[in-house]
Order: sequence, then structure tokens, then C-alpha cells
Amino acid sequence: MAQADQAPAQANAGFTKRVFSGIQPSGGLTLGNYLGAIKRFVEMQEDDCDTIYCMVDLHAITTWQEPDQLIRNTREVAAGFIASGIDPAKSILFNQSQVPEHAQLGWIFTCVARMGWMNRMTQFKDKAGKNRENVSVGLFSYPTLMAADILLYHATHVPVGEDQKQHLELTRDIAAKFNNDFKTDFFPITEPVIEGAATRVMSLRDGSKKMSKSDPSDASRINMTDDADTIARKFRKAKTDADALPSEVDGLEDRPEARNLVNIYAALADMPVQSVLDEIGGRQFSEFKPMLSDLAVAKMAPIAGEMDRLMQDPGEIDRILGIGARAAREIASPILAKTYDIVGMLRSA
Ligand code: AQP
Repeated sequence: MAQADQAPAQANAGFTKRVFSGIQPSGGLTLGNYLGAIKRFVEMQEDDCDTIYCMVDLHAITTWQEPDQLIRNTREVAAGFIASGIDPAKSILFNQSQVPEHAQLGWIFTCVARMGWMNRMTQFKDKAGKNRENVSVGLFSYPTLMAADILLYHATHVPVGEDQKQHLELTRDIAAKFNNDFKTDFFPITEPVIEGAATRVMSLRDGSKKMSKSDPSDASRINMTDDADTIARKFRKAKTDADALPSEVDGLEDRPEARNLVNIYAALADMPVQSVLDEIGGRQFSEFKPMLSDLAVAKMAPIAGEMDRLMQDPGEIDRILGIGARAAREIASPILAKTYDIVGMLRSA
């Protein structure tokens, strides 16, 4: 890993793409976060993009977080990024609360977004459930802060899992409305990047539910810190049906648990789903599950080992995030200042 003694050669002015994405430190990272997001983050870092990645701790507190645990989770997510291949000398890596411009632009966008748009957000409905009257206002307005995260850097591309698609459409709507209201073209219309075989990794216990770090059942997910035995046990116990695996992609329709495990295999192996089925079609789960466990252990165990090593030195993680936050502010601060000018906020000389 390259050590970040200074900010990445930022402004990276020659790059045509600027990538931003974030992950909430609301728990330990899952295989869903890795395959749906972090793996793409690393690929885009190596792809001549200007990359900015963030632990979105302000988002995490939209649901209750124990303060000490939040700090630990923020470091652990940072360790997960670095252990997976995010190089702080190439990408800006920081936690959101160290860059106050996120909250400042978030407020402006809360005033741009319309209640009707926000009321359509399915993630709020899922997360609030029957408890709507009692959840935080922040959970409701979460997508306006997410729009600010992205547009504060004039990011052009945002790699995310499938579950974030609607929030990214809202980000585009906010940028377009701001530009239209203030007769400007200041904010770019961002492109979502939702790619790969595992853009929606499902729970190992229920193929209709997303794998999630806040699911009360630990057996529902593979954590990025799970050891080899735990990974093998969780896949062995993963819910499946009784049929053999199909040889064609069509045969996975109406078999959500089978589709999920095959997609995970394909994403880990960097293979198209059909190529996986060419190999395993006709086999029983009792044969396929150990293959999947072995592959997952081979890919994830070195990352878990590196995360463990990084977590032994929290001061070094904090130092890296401090450098990242300063680099982020260099980009964010003039964009916020210009936004204030456009909106008509008086600034003293
Ligand atoms: N199951 C998943 N499959 C594919 N991608 C996923 N992502 C999350 N879960 C899956 C992607 O990971 C990025 C970061 O997500 P997040 O932590 O900001 O929020 P989330 O989507 O709400 O993730 P969790 O794990 O479900 O967190 P909690 O439990 O706290 O709500 C995003 O790009 C997301 O798409």
C-alpha cells in the first residue's frame, strides 16, 4: 500500500471523469458492499479517473449509532477500502464530517428538492417501515445530503449498488432543478455506474432481501472481516431450493437464492454468469457451496487480514483521513462558495 504523505496529485485536471462514492460506517462492511461498491471503486481508481471516496458518517447517524462504535466503524470502513486496494496516494479518502461543506450544500439542496420527490423514495419506506412517525428527519432527507456529497465535487460518475439507483435519479433531478431555477449550468448531471454480476447481493437467509450490514441476523451476510470457517459455515447454511443448478441463465428465474449464490460466484471470479453455469450447471448445492466458500475465502481472507493489520494502528488511519479531508475541502470549498454566490448568500469581504 502506498502511504499518503500528501494529498493525491489533485485537481487531476486532465481527467475527464470525476468519481465520487461513499459508504455508511453504520456497521461492519459486507460482501454486498464489497461486490456492489468497493470492488468497482478500486477498478475506477485504476482507470484514469479522478476518484474521491468517503465514509459517510453524517448519513450513518440518521439511525442511532453508539458514538464509540461509530468512530470504530469509520476506521474499519476506511481499513476495508485500503485493504481492498484503494490507495490514498491515488484516491482522496476521508470521512464526511471532516468536510463541513457537505452539510452546508445539503441544506441548500433540502430547499431545492420537493416533498413529492422525497415521498417517493423507497429506501426511506423500507427503512422506516411501520415506524414512520418515530424515525429521524435525517432519515427522510438523507437523499438531499447524498446529492450534496456528489455535486460538491462536480462528480460525473457514481459507482453504487442497485439499491442506490433511485437516490441517484434524485441527485440528477436536484442538479437539473437548481440549474433551471438559477439559470445556470453549474452542476453536472451525474451518471450512475451500476455494473457487474452482483449489483444487488441478497441476504443468505432470504433471497428477497438485500444483504445488509444492519440486518439483525449475522447469518444473513458475509462480513468482510469473517474468517474462513465462518464464511464456509454461512454459505453451508445459506437458504437454497432442492433442485440442481441450471445450465442456462433463464433457469435462475424464480430461484432468488440460487441466483444470488451464482451471482456472488460470478462476481468473485470475474466471470459472466453464463460461464459459471457452463461449469456448474447440473450440480447440486452440496457440491457448489464448497466451491463458492473456497473462492470467497481465497478472495476475501487476504483483505480481512490486511484490515486487521490496519486496525492495529488507528492513528495511521486517522492521519490518512485527515489528509484526505484537507484535499477534499480544496475542491469542495470553492464549489460551495460559488453555489452561495449563485443562490444570493451575502459574503463579507
Ligand atoms: N447487498 C448489496 N448488494 C450490492 N451493493 C450493496 N451496497 C450495499 N448493500 C449492497 C452498496 O454499498 C454502497 C454503500 O452502501 P451504504 O453503506 O451507504 O448503505 P446501504 O446501501 O444502506 O448499505 P447497507 O449495508 O444496507 O447499510 P445499512 O444496513 O446501514 O442500511 C452503496 O453503493 C450500496 O449500493
